[in-house]
This record gives sequence, C-alpha cells and structure tokens, in this order.
Amino acid sequence: MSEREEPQAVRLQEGDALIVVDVQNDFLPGGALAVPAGDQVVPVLNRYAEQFAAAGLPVFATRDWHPADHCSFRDQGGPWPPHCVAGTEGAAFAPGLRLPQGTEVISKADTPERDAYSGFEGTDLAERLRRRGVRRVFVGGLATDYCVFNTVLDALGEGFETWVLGDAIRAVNVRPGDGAEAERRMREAGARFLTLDALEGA
Ligand code: VGL
Ligand code: ZN
Repeated sequence: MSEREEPQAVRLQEGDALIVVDVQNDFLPGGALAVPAGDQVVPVLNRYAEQFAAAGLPVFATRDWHPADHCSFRDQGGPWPPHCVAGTEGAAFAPGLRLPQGTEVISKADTPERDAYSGFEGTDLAERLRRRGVRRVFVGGLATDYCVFNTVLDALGEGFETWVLGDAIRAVNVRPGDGAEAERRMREAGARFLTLDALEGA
C-alpha cells in the first residue's frame, strides 16, 4: 500500500492503547478557546473508546490543566485567552464524552512558567504506557495543530507505532491551513491515519 493510502482494516490487539487528547469544555464551541466543530469529535471518540474497552485495552485521556496565572495566557504575555484553568468547568471533560471505567487521566501544563502541548511533556505518560505493555497508540482529540500534533510527534519519538484517528480530530486553524499542515507533518514523521470504518469490528 502506498504511504498516503488509508488501511483497509485495522484489528485491535494486545499492546494497543487509545489516547484521547484534551476533549475539554474550553475547546468546544462556546468555550474560552473554542476549536471550530470541536464538539464533533465527541461521538466518534465514544465509539473508539467503546471498541477499546470491549477489547480490554487501556484508554488514556490527557487534559490541559493550567494554573490561573499560566504563561500561555494573554494577560501573562502568552498567545491564548485564559483556558482550562485547573478545577474549573472549562477544564472539565466534555459532558458527552464517555470515558470507560479505568481511564487513566494525564494532567499537563500544570505549572505557571511552562506550557506543554504534548501529553508526554512533563508527565509520566510514556512510563505508564510501557508499564501497561503498550506498543501501538491511537490518538484523537483536540486540537490537531497543537496538542494532537505534539502528542503524536512525541509518541513516535518514544518509539510507539502511532495512529491518528482522522475522523476524531479538529484544528484551531489560527492560520488557515494549520490543521492540514499538521496532518502532513504527522504523516511525514511516520504516523498513520485511520477512520472508524477501518477499525475491524467497529
Ligand atoms: C491546546 C492551545 C493551548 C490544545 C492547548 O489542547 O491543542 N491548544 N492549549
Ligand atoms: Zn493550554
């Protein structure tokens, strides 16, 4: 199969894990840093999560978990409006997101002076994945051009075979085309893409 072709079918197996990236209220329409159509990933991720849970495979969920004076906020000289302040409603997972029992939550960017787009940065995610025997990760969520992008690149760098859930990501697109460019760069780095219909048994 050529590099850009989508796979016919992917069968979930031992050593697979789902990583749900930052599906939090502030990134949904109406939120403080709304990702256009960000809410559309929720029902699709629920389907993926059901498949992983049914196969007894682990699910991880990252969350942006900033202090109120986080350096990425505009009032602190950063690029973003205040968002995902730890413990607030904006930082809560989307109410429609159904994370299976036992989902491991990874909080990131939780100190004032550092930002972290990747779920691996400043967390023990890689360690936790290895401890669970994970070799392949399947990554979806928000946003394609920031936290999904950086999480996928770090997953590849950590040696995990990395699949992007192409139908369960949405981009901020601060500059038009940022999302498409992020997708191109993830493929170039070695990530593969799949959609729900390619998941066998889904
Ligand atoms: C994100 C911008 C700022 C993300 C987090 O989750 O993609 N984007 N903080
Ligand atoms: Zn943030």
